[in-house]
Amino acid sequence: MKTYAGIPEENATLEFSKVMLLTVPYDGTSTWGKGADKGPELFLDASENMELYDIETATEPYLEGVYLAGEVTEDSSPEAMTEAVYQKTKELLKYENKLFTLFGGEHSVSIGSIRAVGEKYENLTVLQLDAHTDLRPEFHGSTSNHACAVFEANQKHNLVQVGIRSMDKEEMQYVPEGRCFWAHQIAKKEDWIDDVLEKVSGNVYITIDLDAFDPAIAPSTGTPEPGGLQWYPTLELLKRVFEKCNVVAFDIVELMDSPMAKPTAFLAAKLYYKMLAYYHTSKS
Ligand SMILES: [Mn+2]
Repeated sequence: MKTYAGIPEENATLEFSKVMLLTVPYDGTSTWGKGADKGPELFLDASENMELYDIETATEPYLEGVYLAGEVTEDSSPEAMTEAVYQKTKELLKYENKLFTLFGGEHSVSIGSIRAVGEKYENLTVLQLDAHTDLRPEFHGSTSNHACAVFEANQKHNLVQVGIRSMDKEEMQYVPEGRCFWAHQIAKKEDWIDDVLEKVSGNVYITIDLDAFDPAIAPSTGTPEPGGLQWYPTLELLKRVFEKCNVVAFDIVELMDSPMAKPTAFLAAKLYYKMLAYYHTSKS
């Protein structure tokens, strides 16, 4: 039996695990760099080569279990993929007291999972770390395009955006007022994490587009934008969100295959595991 990060089988069963991991190797609508369909495979491979002790929290998050909840392979259309992710997420959310996590795939995979999580939890904040606003109502004839990843979330929930540094002028009308933290402002402001935390509360879904990070540390994404988030401040933000709020789900997307994919794959693996460490620590 293949397990997450090669952890023991007894830590990887549905019954035992406090974390469920769904993978969606979808790359149907990306416009520039292709290869996000290889994201889950690269992430799982990197995870197997990672130390399972977390120094910062002095914990071994895998002891709480991680269940591989399968993958969604529907790719006949962006809408069909979104519906399939929605149905699968809904099915998994029936298991109480388990953290739902998803690894993509391009960012459109989040539309269906946010929809399902939003139906289950009231007062949902969607915290988006991303270089791009992803607020187009539709793009290339589809509302399930990666450029539309959080349009619906913004209509229904409390959307908070962090690290944004690229958008179309038309999207400005949709940017959540006072809840978009631009990368150029983050770069200059020392206490930006406090500002973000003021806007995040209650039940939280965290969606992380890896292009939120600076391409110097995460180069293998579809559209690497200069001036991105750094590693430690991002972890600090996430740690404090887990401490303050009830994080009910998170996803990580846009890991792209390329000859230089390894450092980004490892960053994604480590990021995922750090988030598990913060989650379990916040619950104990
Ligand atoms: Mn995105």
